[in-house]
Amino acid sequence: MLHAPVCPLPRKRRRPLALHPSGPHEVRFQEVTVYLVERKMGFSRRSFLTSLARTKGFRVADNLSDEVTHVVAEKNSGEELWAWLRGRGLRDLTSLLVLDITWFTESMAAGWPVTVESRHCIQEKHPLVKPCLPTAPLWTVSQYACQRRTTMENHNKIFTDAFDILAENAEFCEMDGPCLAFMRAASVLKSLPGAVGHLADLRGVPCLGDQTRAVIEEILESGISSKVRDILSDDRYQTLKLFTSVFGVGPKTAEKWYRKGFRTFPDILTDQGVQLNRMQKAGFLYYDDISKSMSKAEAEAVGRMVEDTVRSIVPDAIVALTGGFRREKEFGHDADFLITTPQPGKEEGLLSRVVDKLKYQDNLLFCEHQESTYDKGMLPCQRFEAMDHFQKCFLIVRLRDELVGGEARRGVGHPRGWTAVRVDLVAPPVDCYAFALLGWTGSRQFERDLRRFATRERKMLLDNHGLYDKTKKVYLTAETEEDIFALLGLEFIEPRQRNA
Ligand code: DCT
Ligand code: MG
Repeated sequence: MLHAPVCPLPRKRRRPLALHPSGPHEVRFQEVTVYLVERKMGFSRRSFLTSLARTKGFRVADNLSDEVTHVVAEKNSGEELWAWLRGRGLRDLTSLLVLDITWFTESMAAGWPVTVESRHCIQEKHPLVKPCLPTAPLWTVSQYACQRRTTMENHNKIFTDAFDILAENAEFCEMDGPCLAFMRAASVLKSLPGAVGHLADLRGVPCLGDQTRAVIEEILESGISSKVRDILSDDRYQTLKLFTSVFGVGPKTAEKWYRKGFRTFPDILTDQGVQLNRMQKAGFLYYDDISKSMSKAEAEAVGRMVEDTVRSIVPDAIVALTGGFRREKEFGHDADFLITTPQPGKEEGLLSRVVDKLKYQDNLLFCEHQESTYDKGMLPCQRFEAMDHFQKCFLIVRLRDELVGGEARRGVGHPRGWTAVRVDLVAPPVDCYAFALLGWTGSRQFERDLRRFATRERKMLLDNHGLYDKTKKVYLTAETEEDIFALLGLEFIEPRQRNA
C-alpha cells in the first residue's frame, strides 16, 4: 500500500545551466561568443539552443559579460531589451550585436555564423531621444573585407588618404603591425555607406583602435592629421616613395639607395657602384610612360592584343582581364590577365609562345618570365604576400595609338605613336582557374581578409590555387567564383564590390 508522503515534496529547483551539458565542444568560431536571452525564450528552449549551438562549434556564454559579441533574443521588444542591456554594467555596448533569433536559426542551419544583416538587428525604437546613453550602432560592419561591399564610391576619402600614407610610411619603416592596422582602417572606412561626420558615427565599427580613432578625430577637428603632415614633409618618406615608383625597385633597395645618400634618379644612374638588374633598367628606361596610370580604354586595347595573340596559338583559350580593371577601376598601374585553356595541360608553355609572338610583332619591350612551380599536392598557403606558383610574365608592352579609341589615347600628339604599358600574364591550369580569378581580381585587402576568414572562421586554407578543408582533410573543388564563396559560406560579392 502506498503511503502519502509525510513531508511536502521539495519545490522543483531550477538546474543551473551546465557549462558543457554534453561534454566540452571544440570552439570553431573564435570571433563569436553568443549569449541567449532567457526572457520570453524560456529556460528549457534556451538550454536546448545552447547545446545545439555548442555541438556546432559555437561558443555560448552562460552569463552576459564583455566577452559576448552576439546577444540573441526572441520576441523581446527593442526598447525593453536595450533598457535591460544598459542595466547589465557592460563596458562597451557599442560593439555588441543585438540580434533576433532568425540570425541564430539561420546560423544553425548553415553550420557557421551567417553574415549579420540589418534585418537581423534588434533596434531600439527611438535611439536618439536619450543621447547620453549608449545607442545602437549607426552602421553594422564586418571585420572582414570579404563580408563588406566596397565599390569605388568612397565617402571617406579624407580619412582613407591619410591612412594610405600612414600605412605606406609604416611599410617603409618595416613596421608590419601598424602597417596592417592602417590598411585595415582605410579598408573599413572605404566600405561605409556614408561620410563619417563625428567620432560617434563609428561606434561598433571594427578594425579601428585608439591610434586610428585619434587620427580620425584630429582630421575631423582640423582637417588634417599632424602625423601625416610630418610624413609628407619627411625627406626619407619622399625619397623612398620616389624610388619605389620605379618598376623593379622594392622598399629594401630604395632604403639601401637612400642610405648611400641618393635623393634623385640621376644620383643613382650616374653612380658607378650601382648595379641595376634587368627589371630596374627597364623601369628607368620606360619610367615616363609606366609611372603614369593606365586608363581602362588602354587596358581594354591591350586586352584585345593579348587575346588575339593567345587565340592565334590556342583558338579556344580563355583570356580574362583581372586586377583593378575587373573591379571597375578607371585607372590602374598595370593590366593583369589570366589565361587558361579548356583542355587541361594545353596551358603548359603557352606564355612562352605568347611572348615570342609579341616579340615578333615588335610589341615586347621587356619580359620577366617565371615558369610554373605548381604542384597539386601542396597545401594552400595562408600568407597572402607569397606569390602563387603559376607560370607568369611581368611585361612592358608597346601599345600603339591606333589600338586605343580616339579620346582615351594617352600618346595623343606624341610623335612616337605608341606608349609603354605594364602587363602581367598568368596562366593557371583550368582546374585552378576560379581560385586564380578570385585571387588576381583583388583587391589586396579583400584577398588578405578572404584568407584570414577562411582560416579563422572556417578552418580552411585558401590561396590562388585552391581551398582545403582542415577539418575534413579534403581539397574542395570549384568551377566559378560563386562556388568558392558558397564553399566558404559567404554571400557572393561582385568584383566591383571588392575595392576594399
Ligand atoms: N595578387 C596576388 N598575389 C600577390 C600579389 C597580388 O594574388 N602576391 C593579386 C591581388 C591583386 C591582383 O593580384 C592584382 O595586383 P595589382 O596589379 O598589384 O593590383 P590592382 O588591384 O590591379 O591595382 P593596380 O591598379 O595598382 O594595378
Ligand atoms: Mg593591376
